Amino acid sequence: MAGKTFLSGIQPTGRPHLGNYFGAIRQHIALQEEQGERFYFIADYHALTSSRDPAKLRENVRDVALTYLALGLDPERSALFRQSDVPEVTELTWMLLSVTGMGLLERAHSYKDKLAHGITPSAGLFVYPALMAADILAYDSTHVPVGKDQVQHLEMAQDMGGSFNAAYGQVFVRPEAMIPKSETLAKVPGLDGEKMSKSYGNDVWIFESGKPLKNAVGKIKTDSRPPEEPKDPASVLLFQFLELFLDASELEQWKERTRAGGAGAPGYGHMKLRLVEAIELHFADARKRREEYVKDPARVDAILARGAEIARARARATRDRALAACGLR
Ligand code: AQP
Repeated sequence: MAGKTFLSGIQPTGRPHLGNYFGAIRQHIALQEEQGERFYFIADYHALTSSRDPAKLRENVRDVALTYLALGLDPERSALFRQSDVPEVTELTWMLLSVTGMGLLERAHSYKDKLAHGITPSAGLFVYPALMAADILAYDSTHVPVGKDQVQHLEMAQDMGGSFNAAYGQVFVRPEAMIPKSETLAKVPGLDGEKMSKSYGNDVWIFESGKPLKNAVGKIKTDSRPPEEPKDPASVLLFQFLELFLDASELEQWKERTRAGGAGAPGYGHMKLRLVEAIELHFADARKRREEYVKDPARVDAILARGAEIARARARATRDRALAACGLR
């Protein structure tokens, strides 16, 4: 249990988007350079709370795997696996739910946001934080790199693990969240300026390209102020996107021209063209790698199977420890 253990997951609820990339996946890949163990999973049990289409779910699971591999996940340094290949997490979920007060779950912002967006909740959606806590605690995770939207869930995992430990002795390791320092990375906006989210229809797929990419970028919300009007860059949503892709000096030039206004100021159309170009370039190599993996599904299957084997051995040990501690063995 010594050393760092990094863990994170992505739900296969649609194609991974720029928010997933900048808020999470990019950190997951970068952490391969650090000492420690890494567990990255495709949260397919979680996706069941919203999915009703088995073929689509299978396709989305594959898509998340392809995304990680295309973006540089190295199976030698990171275990990549499907959550449902580790059924021990559902046993741990039950043990954690049994020491969790209803009030804790009722306070979950993400649950309340989903209700506010008109989503009809299942009981699964309500207890989602307990499954997430089990995912984290199963691998003795010490560090959980996630976007800002997951901070509260992480705190709930700490609470649940703490309650179990308080009742039965030291079983679970306390995990800490790792959140990107920049506000834009921690909460990438969607096309409408709200948090980019698969379920809000305001997202841009990481590997979007050509005309569909132009169309997507074209939908980024702008206002009717003319280009000549001097503007505070903070009032222009497009800048939050440009910040993700342009280097600091180029970004500053665009900002300066926008602040100054007049004949030299860029219009929103011009900024959108630059953004499309920058996105195309940023993911060009990853797009090619993705195509290679698409052509070799057996290789992807083998990577997932190996990842599951490593993850399951760890989760089984934690499950056994928890069962023994609470008197079920
Ligand atoms: N907009 C975002 N900005 C920064 N980070 C984000 N993440 C998600 N959206 C943003 C981070 O991506 C990781 C995986 O998220 P997820 O797909 O498991 O669940 P989510 O956070 O609920 O993402 P979505 O797109 O909003 O999914 P749906 O719509 O299905 O609920 C997490 O680390 C998350 O923080």
